Amino acid sequence: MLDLTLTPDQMKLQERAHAFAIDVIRPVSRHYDTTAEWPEPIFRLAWEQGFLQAAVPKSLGGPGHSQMDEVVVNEEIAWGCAGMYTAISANTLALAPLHIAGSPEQKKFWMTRLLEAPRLAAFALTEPEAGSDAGAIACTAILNRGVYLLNGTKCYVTGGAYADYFTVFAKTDPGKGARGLSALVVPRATPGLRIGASMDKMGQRASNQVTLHFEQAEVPLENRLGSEGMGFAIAMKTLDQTRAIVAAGGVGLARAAYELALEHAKTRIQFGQPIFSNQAISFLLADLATKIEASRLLTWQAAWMTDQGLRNSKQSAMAKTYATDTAMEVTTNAIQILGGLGYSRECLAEKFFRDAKLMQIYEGTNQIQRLVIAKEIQQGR
Ligand code: COS
Repeated sequence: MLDLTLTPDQMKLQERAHAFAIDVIRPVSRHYDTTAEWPEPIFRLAWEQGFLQAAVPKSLGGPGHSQMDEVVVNEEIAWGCAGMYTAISANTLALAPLHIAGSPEQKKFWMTRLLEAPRLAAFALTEPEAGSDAGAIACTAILNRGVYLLNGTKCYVTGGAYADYFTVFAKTDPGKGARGLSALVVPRATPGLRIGASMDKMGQRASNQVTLHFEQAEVPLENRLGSEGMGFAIAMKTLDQTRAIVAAGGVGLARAAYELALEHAKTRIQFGQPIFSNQAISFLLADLATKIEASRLLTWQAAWMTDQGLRNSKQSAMAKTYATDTAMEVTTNAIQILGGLGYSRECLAEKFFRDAKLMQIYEGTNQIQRLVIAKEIQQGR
């Protein structure tokens, strides 16, 4: 039975994450947005709190966050700064293929590296010609005497400039389409791997995205996750899990913008009364509050299903779409309610608006999510 009551431990985690967002993230979020510097000191503190390595299981000495823990924490981090949220949660995305298909030895070797220091892992699926159509990957990994020779290009790799290793999807059998993909763990120091310049972005500027170029990069056979040809299924299962975390990011960001707009509506006096007294404003805020709550419920449902081991392709796609479309709607309307102040860099509303846009694009555009939902309902799931 679906039970979305937070446990006492989850409530404490939520409080700790919110305090982190208020005390550590918010005071510097504008600085990192303006400069697009890499917020290394913040990540060290996030690591000390166990947020950066959250996906490392307890059995390996990590925090072992469940999916519910993750959505609770990430809503708060995204409330603080969506760019930092993306950079921090990218570790959970990169570790998901290891959780899904790694052997006990692979899990131990790669995951415990994140416990030793504030290290990052990065997920490399997208290519210049394979974004929404993930099965069209052109990167090849051809086995030659126990070593894969990896060639090709990956783009928009979050955290890539700083990552210790990458979970990379490549064609090990180019004749087999999506069924010819495999997942490999590629250490940063691999000869033949060149990391491109960081992308200059409109929003979420505290996170980092780069292009990776592989030229005859040698990856040992033992770095393959699961069997050959399982790569596409591993990638899809990963995204089923992590889209709920993106949804949580959307909820946190939407909440941040909503709180700003509500406060303004209650205190801004025009025509002798707070602008909240106008139903044009109060009904708008009522609708936004409703959509934020609905987004959270969809998010928690999708996360709960992952924790129960249930297939949640439909529910996580619904949560991701609804919550991130809501984040865009709330951040847009927050600027409208704040008026000229909302458009000014004096106020965080314009940052929230720029940050929200990326959430409708990454981890599968919201158009692709609707495709996933449509396929699932067509099949009666
Ligand atoms: N879990 C397990 N297996 C899955 C799966 C899932 N959630 N979704 C698909 N598969 C399997 C299918 O069962 C099918 O297996 P068989 O070949 O054995 O029949 C195979 O994968 C291919 O599935 P499908 O035919 O649905 O693939 P499509 O190429 O039509 O595309 C979409 C599927 C569009 C859903 C996929 O390409 C996608 O998610 N694209 C977006 C990628 C994305 O999110 N990129 C962002 C990267 S993260 S920054």
